[in-house]
Amino acid sequence: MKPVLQFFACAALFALLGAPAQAQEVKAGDLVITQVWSRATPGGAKIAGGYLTIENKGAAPDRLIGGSGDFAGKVEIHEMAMNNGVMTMRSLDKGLAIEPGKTVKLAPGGYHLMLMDLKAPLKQGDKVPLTLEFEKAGKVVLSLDVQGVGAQAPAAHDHSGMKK
Ligand SMILES: [Cu+2]
Repeated sequence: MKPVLQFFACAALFALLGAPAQAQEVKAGDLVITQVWSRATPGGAKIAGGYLTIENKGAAPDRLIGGSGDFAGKVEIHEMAMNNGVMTMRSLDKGLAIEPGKTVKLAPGGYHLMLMDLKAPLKQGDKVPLTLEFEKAGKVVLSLDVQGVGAQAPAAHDHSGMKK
């Protein structure tokens, strides 16, 4: 009986790992936005990445053209890509197309929001209001779910004791 129990234990664990918390689902026109998150920033950091999933359930293309939030001086849409073996990042001045029937994922290592001139560090567990603007769907208010610093984050000094 033991191997069977082990199998069930593994299956249960796998199910847990495979199902990330999906607290938020925001609809804007034909767009469905889920998993809006960022990472906690070390005390001195002025920029952070923002990540989310956008699904276009309509028949027409839309375009993410910008964003804003009280917590950041500026929100840009960036693309990260390997260029001749070097990781480079560029700003998408014309925004990011969301084709009909497609799901676009902004995630570490690829498309992302660049949250710049942060007014205060992002802390794990924070829910930060973030407004995104789409060409057709218009402005959408989302809640940025701040996760832990994570293994892929840049090397950080601990300045968490520093407060104004
Ligand atoms: Cu960037």
